Amino acid sequence: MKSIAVLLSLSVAALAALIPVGGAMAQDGMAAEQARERQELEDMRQEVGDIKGTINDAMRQMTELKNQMKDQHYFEVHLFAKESIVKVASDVQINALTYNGKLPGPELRFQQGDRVRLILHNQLKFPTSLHFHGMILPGSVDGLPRPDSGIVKPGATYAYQFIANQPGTFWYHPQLIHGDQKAKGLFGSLVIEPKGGRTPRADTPDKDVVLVVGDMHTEFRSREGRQVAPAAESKSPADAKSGAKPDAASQLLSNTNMRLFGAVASESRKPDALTFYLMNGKSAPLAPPIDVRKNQRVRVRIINAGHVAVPMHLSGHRFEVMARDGSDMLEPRVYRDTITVNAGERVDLEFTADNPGLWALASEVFEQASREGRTPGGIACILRYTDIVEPALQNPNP
Ligand SMILES: [Cu+2]
Repeated sequence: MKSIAVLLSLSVAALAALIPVGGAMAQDGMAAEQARERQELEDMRQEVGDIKGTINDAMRQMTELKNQMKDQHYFEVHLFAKESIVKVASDVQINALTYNGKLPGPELRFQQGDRVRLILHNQLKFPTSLHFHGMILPGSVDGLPRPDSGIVKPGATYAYQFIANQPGTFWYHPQLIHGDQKAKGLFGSLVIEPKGGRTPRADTPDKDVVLVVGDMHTEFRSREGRQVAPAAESKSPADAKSGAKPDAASQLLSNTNMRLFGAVASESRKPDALTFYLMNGKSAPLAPPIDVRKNQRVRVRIINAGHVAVPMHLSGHRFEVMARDGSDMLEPRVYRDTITVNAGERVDLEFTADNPGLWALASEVFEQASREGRTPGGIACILRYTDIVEPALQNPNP
């Protein structure tokens, strides 16, 4: 009986609460409805807020990831080693070995810490390889190549991966065992800018120029204005063999005999060695000028890709030697106007463009700064101020 009484009392209480009585009952119902709607609205707001928060979180994460990706950019560079005809003077084209058809090869520029994947495609008829001159890299990347590691057969592709940890001026060319290929044009510059280079630092120069200088030898004297296809006789016995079983050592030896560097054909084809002194693959006046504006700080990175020392002189200015062979100078900087860059060496110099005019940056050796005794020619370029209007040069002896 006790349970029934409890049930009854509960029921009565429930009924009293649930059954509205007259107007008061209607008002209470509206209030409850409004309260519920308010609650629903509040819930929705909360939900929208949550969604917004989630989206913002996701966006923030995306941005962070993007920044991380930017920091760890993977630079992929493709180098195609191939025979090309390149113009070294207005009237001379030569058969050279090039990366991507350019002499020198593409200027590679990375930031300190960049991850680099450099893919070499061998489009030559003989094996080649790649050396990163001046960079301290693992032996597996840059050590002397073996047939199964680093020697890239004709038609093959090889990937070199490294982290560009070392700021400085470097260059790339085939390994020592393929040294003759370097002499025929396979070389290019590789610059690693110090960390923070993307956001200008106080000591970041306004202008940064790379000049690859050096001598190149052609086997045949060129005929002015004449252009021909690469000479058929540039084929060597090694070319025919290259498809066969690669006996690396003998192949390498025979490759050195190749005569790929036949210049533009002449009728006589009389061997007559000709040396060209080039700056960025051109004999003056074909090398582009260095354009500066007054008060700019200019860095010039000189790489000697040739075989003899080149004493470079800048007129009208004094420069500071900032680095040699990719390493910052440890001794006090002194002002100079001439600096000798030996074969394979790099010199980074900087000057302030504080003397408007038309100036020369050239080798001090006449043979190197001319072409067969004629000027302009050889390793020379003009330094000019683009914001200063120069009066036309007058010929003193009209
Ligand atoms: Cu080298």
